[in-house]
Amino acid sequence: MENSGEPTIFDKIVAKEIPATVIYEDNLCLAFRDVAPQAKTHFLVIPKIRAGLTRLSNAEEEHKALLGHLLFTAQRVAKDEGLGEGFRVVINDGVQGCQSVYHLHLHVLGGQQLTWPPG
Ligand code: DGP
Repeated sequence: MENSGEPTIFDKIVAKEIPATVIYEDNLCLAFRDVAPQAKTHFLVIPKIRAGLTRLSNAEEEHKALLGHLLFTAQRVAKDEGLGEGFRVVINDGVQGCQSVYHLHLHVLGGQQLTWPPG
Protein backbone atom coordinates (compact mmCIF):
# COMPACT_ATOMS: atom_id res chain seq x y z
CA MET A 1 0.00 0.00 0.00
CA GLU A 2 1.31 3.43 -0.91
CA ASN A 3 2.22 5.45 2.18
CA SER A 4 2.39 9.16 2.79
CA GLY A 5 6.12 9.51 3.27
CA GLU A 6 7.00 7.05 6.00
CA PRO A 7 10.47 5.57 5.45
CA THR A 8 10.25 2.49 3.26
CA ILE A 9 12.30 -0.65 3.68
CA PHE A 10 14.45 0.71 0.85
CA ASP A 11 15.06 4.01 2.69
CA LYS A 12 16.35 1.85 5.53
CA ILE A 13 18.66 -0.01 3.16
CA VAL A 14 20.00 3.32 1.83
CA ALA A 15 20.54 4.48 5.43
CA LYS A 16 22.31 1.15 6.19
CA GLU A 17 19.80 0.54 8.97
CA ILE A 18 19.04 -2.88 7.54
CA PRO A 19 21.53 -5.01 5.64
CA ALA A 20 21.51 -5.67 1.92
CA THR A 21 24.01 -7.03 -0.58
CA VAL A 22 24.92 -3.81 -2.35
CA ILE A 23 26.58 -4.30 -5.73
CA TYR A 24 26.73 -0.68 -6.94
CA GLU A 25 26.41 2.73 -5.35
CA ASP A 26 26.84 6.32 -6.48
CA ASN A 27 25.56 9.66 -5.26
CA LEU A 28 22.12 9.14 -6.81
CA CYS A 29 21.32 5.46 -6.66
CA LEU A 30 21.96 2.08 -5.12
CA ALA A 31 21.84 -1.42 -6.62
CA PHE A 32 21.44 -4.46 -4.38
CA ARG A 33 20.36 -8.08 -4.66
CA ASP A 34 16.65 -8.82 -4.30
CA VAL A 35 15.88 -10.75 -1.12
CA ALA A 36 13.51 -13.06 -3.04
CA PRO A 37 15.24 -13.58 -6.40
CA GLN A 38 12.98 -14.46 -9.33
CA ALA A 39 15.91 -15.35 -11.62
CA LYS A 40 19.47 -16.58 -11.18
CA THR A 41 20.52 -12.94 -11.09
CA HIS A 42 18.00 -10.47 -9.69
CA PHE A 43 18.95 -7.07 -8.39
CA LEU A 44 17.15 -3.79 -7.78
CA VAL A 45 18.21 -0.27 -8.71
CA ILE A 46 16.69 2.47 -6.56
CA PRO A 47 17.06 6.21 -6.19
CA LYS A 48 18.70 7.07 -2.87
CA ILE A 49 16.16 9.82 -2.36
CA ARG A 50 12.59 8.98 -3.24
CA ALA A 51 11.74 12.65 -3.88
CA GLY A 52 8.12 11.86 -4.68
CA LEU A 53 9.02 8.81 -6.72
CA THR A 54 7.05 6.31 -4.73
CA ARG A 55 6.05 4.80 -8.09
CA LEU A 56 6.83 5.41 -11.73
CA SER A 57 3.43 6.92 -12.40
CA ASN A 58 4.27 9.74 -9.95
CA ALA A 59 7.14 10.88 -12.17
CA GLU A 60 7.30 14.59 -12.99
CA GLU A 61 9.44 16.57 -15.41
CA GLU A 62 11.98 17.11 -12.63
CA HIS A 63 12.60 13.37 -12.38
CA LYS A 64 13.60 12.84 -16.02
CA ALA A 65 17.36 12.97 -15.45
CA LEU A 66 17.15 10.64 -12.45
CA LEU A 67 15.01 8.16 -14.39
CA GLY A 68 17.60 8.13 -17.16
CA HIS A 69 20.35 7.61 -14.64
CA LEU A 70 18.55 4.63 -13.09
CA LEU A 71 18.07 2.98 -16.48
CA PHE A 72 21.67 3.67 -17.50
CA THR A 73 22.88 2.23 -14.19
CA ALA A 74 20.72 -0.89 -14.64
CA GLN A 75 22.47 -1.84 -17.89
CA ARG A 76 25.90 -0.94 -16.55
CA VAL A 77 25.52 -3.12 -13.47
CA ALA A 78 23.96 -5.86 -15.62
CA LYS A 79 27.17 -5.91 -17.67
CA ASP A 80 29.25 -6.01 -14.48
CA GLU A 81 27.10 -8.97 -13.37
CA GLY A 82 27.95 -10.85 -16.56
CA LEU A 83 24.55 -10.46 -18.22
CA GLY A 84 26.00 -9.78 -21.66
CA GLU A 85 23.66 -12.33 -23.28
CA GLY A 86 20.63 -10.31 -22.23
CA PHE A 87 18.48 -9.44 -19.26
CA ARG A 88 15.11 -7.91 -18.38
CA VAL A 89 14.29 -4.62 -16.65
CA VAL A 90 10.92 -4.44 -14.91
CA ILE A 91 9.17 -1.67 -13.02
CA ASN A 92 6.03 -2.74 -11.19
CA ASP A 93 3.62 0.17 -10.78
CA GLY A 94 0.70 0.24 -8.40
CA VAL A 95 -1.76 -2.42 -7.35
CA GLN A 96 -2.39 -3.92 -10.76
CA GLY A 97 1.33 -3.86 -11.48
CA CYS A 98 1.95 -5.88 -8.27
CA GLN A 99 4.10 -3.17 -6.69
CA SER A 100 4.77 -4.00 -3.03
CA VAL A 101 7.42 -1.43 -2.01
CA TYR A 102 6.44 2.16 -2.73
CA HIS A 103 9.91 3.48 -3.40
CA LEU A 104 10.62 3.42 -7.12
CA HIS A 105 12.82 0.48 -8.11
CA LEU A 106 13.95 -1.21 -11.27
CA HIS A 107 14.14 -4.99 -11.18
CA VAL A 108 16.96 -6.41 -13.30
CA LEU A 109 16.60 -10.13 -14.00
CA GLY A 110 18.89 -12.43 -15.93
CA GLY A 111 21.61 -15.04 -15.75
CA GLN A 112 19.37 -17.60 -17.43
CA GLN A 113 17.00 -17.89 -20.40
CA LEU A 114 13.89 -15.90 -19.50
CA THR A 115 10.45 -16.52 -20.96
CA TRP A 116 7.88 -14.11 -22.37
CA PRO A 117 5.27 -12.95 -21.63
CA PRO A 118 5.40 -12.64 -17.84
CA GLY A 119 2.18 -13.39 -15.93
P1 DGP B 1 7.81 -4.91 -6.10
O1 DGP B 1 6.82 -6.00 -5.97
O2 DGP B 1 8.07 -4.53 -7.57
O3 DGP B 1 7.47 -3.71 -5.25
O4 DGP B 1 9.19 -5.52 -5.61
C1 DGP B 1 9.74 -5.33 -4.34
C2 DGP B 1 10.93 -6.22 -4.28
O5 DGP B 1 11.69 -5.87 -3.15
C3 DGP B 1 10.61 -7.71 -4.14
O6 DGP B 1 11.14 -8.41 -5.27
C4 DGP B 1 11.31 -8.15 -2.88
C5 DGP B 1 12.27 -7.01 -2.61
N1 DGP B 1 12.47 -6.75 -1.20
C6 DGP B 1 11.51 -6.48 -0.28
N2 DGP B 1 12.06 -6.26 0.93
C7 DGP B 1 13.40 -6.40 0.76
C8 DGP B 1 14.51 -6.28 1.65
O7 DGP B 1 14.38 -6.02 2.85
N3 DGP B 1 15.74 -6.49 1.12
C9 DGP B 1 15.94 -6.78 -0.21
N4 DGP B 1 17.20 -6.97 -0.61
N5 DGP B 1 14.91 -6.88 -1.07
C10 DGP B 1 13.66 -6.69 -0.59
